[in-house]
Amino acid sequence: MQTLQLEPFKGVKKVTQEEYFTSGHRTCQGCESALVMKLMVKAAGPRTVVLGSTGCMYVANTTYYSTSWVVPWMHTQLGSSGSAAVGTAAALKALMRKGKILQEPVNVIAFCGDGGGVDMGLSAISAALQHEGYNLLILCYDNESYANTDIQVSGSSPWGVNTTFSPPGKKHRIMNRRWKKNMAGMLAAGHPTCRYVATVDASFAVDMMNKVRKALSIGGPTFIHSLDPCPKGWDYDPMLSHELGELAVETGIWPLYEVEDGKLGFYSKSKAIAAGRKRKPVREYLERQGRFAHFTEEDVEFFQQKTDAMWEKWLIPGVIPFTPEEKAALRVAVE
Ligand SMILES: Cc1ncc(C[n+]2csc(CCOP(=O)(O)OP(=O)(O)O)c2C)c(N)n1
Ligand code: SF4
Ligand SMILES: [Mg+2]
Repeated sequence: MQTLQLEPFKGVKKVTQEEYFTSGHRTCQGCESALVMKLMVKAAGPRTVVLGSTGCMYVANTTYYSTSWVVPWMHTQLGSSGSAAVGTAAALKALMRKGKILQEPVNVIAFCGDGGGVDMGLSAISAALQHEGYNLLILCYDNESYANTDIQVSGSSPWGVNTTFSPPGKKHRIMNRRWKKNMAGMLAAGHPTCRYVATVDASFAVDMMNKVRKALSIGGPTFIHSLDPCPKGWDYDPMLSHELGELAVETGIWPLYEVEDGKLGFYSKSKAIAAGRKRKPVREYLERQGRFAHFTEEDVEFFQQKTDAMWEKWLIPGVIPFTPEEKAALRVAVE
C-alpha cells in the first residue's frame, strides 16, 4: 500500500498555512500537548485519520458535539492506541480492496499519552509495530504524568517528581525512585519490523513536523515520542513552555534522535551534544518547575549524575543503556 510522500518543510516560512486542529479546545494555557496535536496534523495534511486514546488530548479537545479536529477523529480506549491504529489501517485497506472507498493513500495516526502508551498500552503498541503490512504512526505525547486524572505518576515520570501519587513527605522526600522509562530506545531496539522511531520536542517545531512527515512517508508501522511541558502538572508559568522544551534538550535530559531502518542519528541540538558540545546544567531545567521544588542540593546532584551517565556511560549516548563492559559482566553473571 502506497504512502503519501510528504517532503520535509524547508524552514518555518515553508510550513503550510492550513490548520486541521483549530481553536476552541479547552486545554490549559500553555499546554504543549495541544501544540503537538496542531503540528502533528499540520505536518500530516488533510488526508489523515486521527485516533486518540483517553487523556487530556481526548477530554479537552472533544466537548459534547464540538471538537477542534478538522480531519476525521475517533476516541479509543486508554491502552489501545496500537490496536486502534492497526484496526483502522486494516479497515481502510479492506474498504479500498472491496472498492467501497477510493483507492488512495491515507495517513493513520494514533496518539496516546504516557499513561496510555508508555504504561498501559505498551503491549498493543509493540504488537502494532510488528504489523509490516499496514501504514500507521503512533505518536506518544508525554507530559510525564496521568495528567487528565490529576497528575498521577507514570512510568515516564522523572525521578523524584512530586505528583499526586508521589508527594514528598517528612519521612520520605523522594517518592518516585524510578528513572524515566526508555520508551523510544526500547521500541527501536526490540522491533526490527519497525522502520522508523524518533523522539521529538515541539520547541523545535519544524524538526518535529518533519519527523512526522518522514514517519508517514516511510510507511509500515512507525513510532514517535514527544516530550511535552505541561504547566499544570509541572507547575510553572505557562509562558515558560517553550523554554522548558528547549532546556530539556539542552541539558541532555531529552535527546533528540531518530532510528531509520536500524540506523541511529541525532539531530538538532542533540547532534551537537553527541559531538561534544557542553550540556547545560540540569538545575536550569529543574528549578523552573514546582514539581521539583522539594529537591535538595543532593537530589539535583543525583539527577545531574544520572543524566551525565546517559551521555558518558551508555552504549549509545542517551539512547541505549549499558556499556560493552557492563553487558559482558551481565553475560558472565548469567553463565
Ligand atoms: C482503562 C482505563 N483506566 C483508567 C481510566 C481513567 N483515565 C482517564 S484519562 C487517564 C489518564 C491518562 O494519562 P495519559 O495517557 O498520560 O494522558 P494525559 O491525561 O496525561 O494526557 C486515566 C487514568 C480510563 N479512562 N480507562
Ligand atoms: S493538564 Fe497538562 S497536558 Fe493536560 S491540558 Fe493541561 S497543560 Fe495540557
Ligand atoms: Mg500523560
